[in-house]
Amino acid sequence: MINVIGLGYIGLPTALMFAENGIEVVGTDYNESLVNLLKRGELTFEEEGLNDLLASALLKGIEFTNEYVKANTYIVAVPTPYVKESKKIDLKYVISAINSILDVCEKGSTIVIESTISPGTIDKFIKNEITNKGFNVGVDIHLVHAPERIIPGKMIYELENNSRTIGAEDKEIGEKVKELYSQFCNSEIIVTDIRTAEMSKVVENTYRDINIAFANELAKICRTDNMDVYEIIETANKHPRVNILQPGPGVGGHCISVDPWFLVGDYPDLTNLILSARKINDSMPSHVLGRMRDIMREHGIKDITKIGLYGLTYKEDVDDIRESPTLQLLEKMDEHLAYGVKVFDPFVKERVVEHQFMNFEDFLNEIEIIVILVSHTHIKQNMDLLKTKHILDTKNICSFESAYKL
Ligand code: SAJ
Repeated sequence: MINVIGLGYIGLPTALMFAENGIEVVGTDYNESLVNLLKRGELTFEEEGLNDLLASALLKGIEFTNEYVKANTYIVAVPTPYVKESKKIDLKYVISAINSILDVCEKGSTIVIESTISPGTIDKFIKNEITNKGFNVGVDIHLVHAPERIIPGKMIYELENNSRTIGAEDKEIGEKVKELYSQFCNSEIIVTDIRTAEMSKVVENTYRDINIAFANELAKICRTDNMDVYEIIETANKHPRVNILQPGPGVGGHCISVDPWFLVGDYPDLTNLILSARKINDSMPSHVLGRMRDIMREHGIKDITKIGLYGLTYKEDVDDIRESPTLQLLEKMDEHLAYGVKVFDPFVKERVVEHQFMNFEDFLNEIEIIVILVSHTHIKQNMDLLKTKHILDTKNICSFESAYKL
């Protein structure tokens, strides 16, 4: 039996996939209202195919609870933020989950950590927690790191089709966990040591952050001399060994904008490139702000309340707003501009910022400049409604000649 700890963006789909494939699963989360919703077959976030998967897993017997239960395998999928000042990983949720597992588990259990952790975390911190509780690591408790790799918007497809890494000290345990994941993962599953699994996960997200930072830096260079960064990237990418990502209003979400900091926090003298990339990506909301000012100046618009920000989520067609470029931009605006800019996002149904509109037409009626910050399918399908507006298109989705770009 598997006990999945943490029923958020990663833990829930993973638990459901195991249950769907005939494995006995109990999902545990400390959030009581979340547990009650899941029991009723309701979700707290949108993800394609997840509703049906939840309904099917419930029929197959998945259980949700606030309690930790006895199981042979525990899968930990709790958040791992970083401490703002030191940039080091904040392990409070992981440590608390491990301790609660140790309160109920039997000797011989395996704890699989799926949450992204900074390289060395298991060796330096998790093992101590376990030893301090009187368990012998490698004998009473087996530790495995199996970092998740799924992308919001395509989670179910990627759970089945992405390759996985399993880091284990004991190869035999690693093979057993591989066997478990191969119930639903149809791609290659590599078994390696824990440190390699920890490091390669952080490296994957850091690589993407650096690539996006390069695109963002190119966007700034191109802006100064009026070159088309999108055409330049597209042309360069025709080269068989070049693959530059797209510039944008910043990097959000709980992964790419967080994980590189683990390396900066642990290796401050060795992470010049990684730190620069973080800084470039974090500077993009200010760049957008500068572009907004350019447009206001050009059209003699002084009233900030005539500006509308489209999109609050960290990327297209998801409802997750964590660390989103729009929230970063609003934070910056407080310092520089009078407050009053309007905001709309079709995926965000609760009021999370001031002057947030719940109706798209009402939002459009109030504004003269629209800043497209997220390329939701919704805006692509409603582009015609923007014809009378000044458009700042930070995602390069608008084909109107008059649209301003990054
Ligand atoms: N972004 C750009 N330009 C691009 C691509 C993305 O500006 O060309 C921005 C997005 O708009 C968003 C941010 O970057 O604000 C991050 O989005 P993303 O789609 O790049 O990645 P995430 O955070 O949704 O998911 C990543 C994935 N990691 C990699 O692709 C290496 C996913 O596979 C991981 O499972 C996930 O992090 C995680 O949980 O670690």
